[in-house]
Amino acid sequence: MDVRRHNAAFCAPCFTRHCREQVKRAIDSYKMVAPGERVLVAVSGGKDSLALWDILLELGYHADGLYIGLGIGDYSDESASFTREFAAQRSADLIEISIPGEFGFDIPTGARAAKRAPCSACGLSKRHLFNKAALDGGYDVVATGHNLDDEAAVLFGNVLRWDLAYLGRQYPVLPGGLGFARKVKPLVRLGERETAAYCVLKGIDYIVEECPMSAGNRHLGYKEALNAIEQTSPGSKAAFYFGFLERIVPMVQPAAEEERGGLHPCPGCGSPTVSEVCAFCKLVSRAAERG
Ligand code: Q46
Ligand code: ZN
Repeated sequence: MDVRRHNAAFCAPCFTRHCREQVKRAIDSYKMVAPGERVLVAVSGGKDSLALWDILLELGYHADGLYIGLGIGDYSDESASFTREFAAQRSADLIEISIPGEFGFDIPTGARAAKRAPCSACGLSKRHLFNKAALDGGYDVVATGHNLDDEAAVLFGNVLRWDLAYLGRQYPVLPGGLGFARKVKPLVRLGERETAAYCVLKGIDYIVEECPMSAGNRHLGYKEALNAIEQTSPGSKAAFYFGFLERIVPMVQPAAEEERGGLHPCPGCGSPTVSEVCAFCKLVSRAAERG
């Protein structure tokens, strides 16, 4: 397995060790998880989140999984099966929350009712439910499977719009407190080609199909643009993202902290929000109005 940005090639055992080391390095350098803390891993059934869960377990963390059923047809059914199979094989604890089962709507319907893009309705629901499940379950930290390609693409989008509040929040660890569990992204040092290869080498079955709602998602366009640059200039993606973390984050973090100052508990669910009612409660009530 060659990793061009490191100018290195690995045999199978060295490659899986390399992946674990990159995760350990990210956890240590950004102080993501302290020894003995309980981690809730947000799992989707895809390569990144299952690789992350596997690596955290291998590194000896107390890591349980949380799967959220989105009600996106066959895609949701299959991704749930891969997640359950992974948990069963490792006797790992898996918490499941079904949005249709518990809140009475699926993501495509809810998004239409709230006049939001499906990924916007989906993203806010997942953020809300991950946070709530972590706080309710007494977890110290929520870990998500965002990898270097994801983070570089999000950064690219935020830079194109010079969105300072988003840029200020785009750090691989977001602190807990004020109604939030700490959030961490331990895969930021691995690209998606590497997480896919890790799963293949470890015999982890994952859902290969993309979510059908992702078609036309602008992040896919940003990823393609960055891949074209990476192709001719290996290492550009990592230089772009890690240069941002080192040099720009200290300048833009105050914009994100300012927003945190305006938070108050949502009257519907108690989650922190800057609006009168939180975005998830709004989505639930709009979906209910549509019946
Ligand atoms: S699951 Fe949800 Fe993704 Fe599907 S609806 Fe969009 S955000 S594409 S990670
Ligand atoms: Zn609410």
